[in-house]
Amino acid sequence: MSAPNDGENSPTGLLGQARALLLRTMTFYRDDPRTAGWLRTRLERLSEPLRMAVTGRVKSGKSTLVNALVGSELAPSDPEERTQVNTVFRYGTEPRITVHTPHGTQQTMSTGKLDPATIRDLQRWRPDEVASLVIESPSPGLQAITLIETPGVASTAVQETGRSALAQILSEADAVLYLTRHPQQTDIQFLHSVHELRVARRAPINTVLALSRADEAATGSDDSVDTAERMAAHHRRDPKVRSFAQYVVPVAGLLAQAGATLDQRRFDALLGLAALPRQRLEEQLLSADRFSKASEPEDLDADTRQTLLREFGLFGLQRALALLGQGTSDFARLRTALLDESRIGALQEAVHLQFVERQEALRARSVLMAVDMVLRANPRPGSRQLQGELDRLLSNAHEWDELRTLSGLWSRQLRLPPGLREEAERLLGAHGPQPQARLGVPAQTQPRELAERAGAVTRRWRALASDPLFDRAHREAVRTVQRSCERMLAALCNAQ
Ligand SMILES: Nc1nc2c(ncn2[C@@H]2O[C@H](COP(=O)(O)OP(=O)(O)OP(=O)(O)O)[C@@H](O)[C@H]2O)c(=O)[nH]1
Ligand SMILES: [Mg+2]
Repeated sequence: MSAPNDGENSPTGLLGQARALLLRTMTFYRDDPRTAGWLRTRLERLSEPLRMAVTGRVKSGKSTLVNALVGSELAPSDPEERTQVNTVFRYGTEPRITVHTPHGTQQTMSTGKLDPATIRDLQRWRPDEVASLVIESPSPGLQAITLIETPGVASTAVQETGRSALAQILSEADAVLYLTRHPQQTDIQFLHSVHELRVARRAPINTVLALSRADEAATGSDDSVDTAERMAAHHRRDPKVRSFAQYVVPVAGLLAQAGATLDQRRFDALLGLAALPRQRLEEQLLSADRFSKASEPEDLDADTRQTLLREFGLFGLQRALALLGQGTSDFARLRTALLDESRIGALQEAVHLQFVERQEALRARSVLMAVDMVLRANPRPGSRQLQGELDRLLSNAHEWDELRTLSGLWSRQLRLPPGLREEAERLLGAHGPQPQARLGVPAQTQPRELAERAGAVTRRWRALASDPLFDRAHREAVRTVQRSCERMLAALCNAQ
């Protein structure tokens, strides 16, 4: 007899139950093709990669970061012009662009090569002509996750922009990567408004905050990215931020994009610059203006010089040339060093840990949110039963409590003594949802032994839950671990 797999992909886990409720809601509204069709799209999304919105402040570097994550330059970025159109970047075996109009029609174009100029032209169409763009690309960076760049949240007219972007994010994304250089009132207001809906309030588990353009955090000095890391650590402990963002990471997106898209032509141009006498090179790098107007080395033409400046930024050029000067002499090593300095690896890890690995819980959230929206917008006689099922699922969604508690432990907002903390993380499913991973025993452990161990940890955590030394937040965390133990024990006993 094999031990049960607690939750993942199982019809009795949260996602399985959410899916079943979605199907019942679709059947209930089958005479309303628009609603049923909308719900069907949500159902189909369950077999597609997870959808992550890249959103945040205007000019916070969203397009640049999308390119860094995808590993090629697809999203047009610009110092002036804003991205106004919701643009979806998803995996496809052939490059393809689909234009969705506000009237519900769509037009697909196969294109030999995707380039930002074509995408930019489409993004410039009027909002009554283009509602959203879907860019399909064979980039491996899109295999596990689909990225959606939303229009930016402006600091002025925040209400208006916030509401429309909110609607986009809510209906289109399972997870949110929110970019801002420094979290301010505007960001907090916006993220709070995103969490106003009932399901979102119940499951604040889908947001990572990125302190973007990290190279500018200390007015472009060499240790800017470290300064941004210290700011991120500070925000990770801030309860206001923590109430909607599970994690905060700094990222220097332009540096990451430069590393991810470095090619031999750019590398050769950098080598030419690095060969200049040190003082003459340093003079060029004092400002963007000086760099643009410099004339050495002679074989570096003006166009390539401008491209380098645009694609690396002054900070990126300074870092790349310093790395070459310190002996990072080959292409692959420079690429790796630029990516390391940009902190994109830590951001990717956060996205992986918080979103990709927890996709079952996030997908359940999206499904229940969709059901909730439909039941609220189209109440009918008989829909109260569906509403009741939704309420029951929401109040029993233990998977979400586990994730909230895990984020609290990882961010150190919840502080359990070291031994207990590691055990709590394990029991909450940090190393996998199976009983063996939760109990920290070998995969081949026999069901009887698993049940005995589960019984022992359940008793221990039950006793801890009544420890008067814990404050309310910690007691709640301990109770969540206790419930995880009880559910595991019940599943093991049922399976015997
Ligand atoms: N120094 C620096 N500049 C950056 C960084 N990321 C983006 N930029 C620059 O900021 C400007 C805007 O970047 P985008 O990536 O277009 O920003 P965005 O958030 O997509 O902008 P909108 O969609 O128009 O709101 C461009 O000139 C980028 O080169 C970064 O990490 N560091
Ligand atoms: Mg943009």
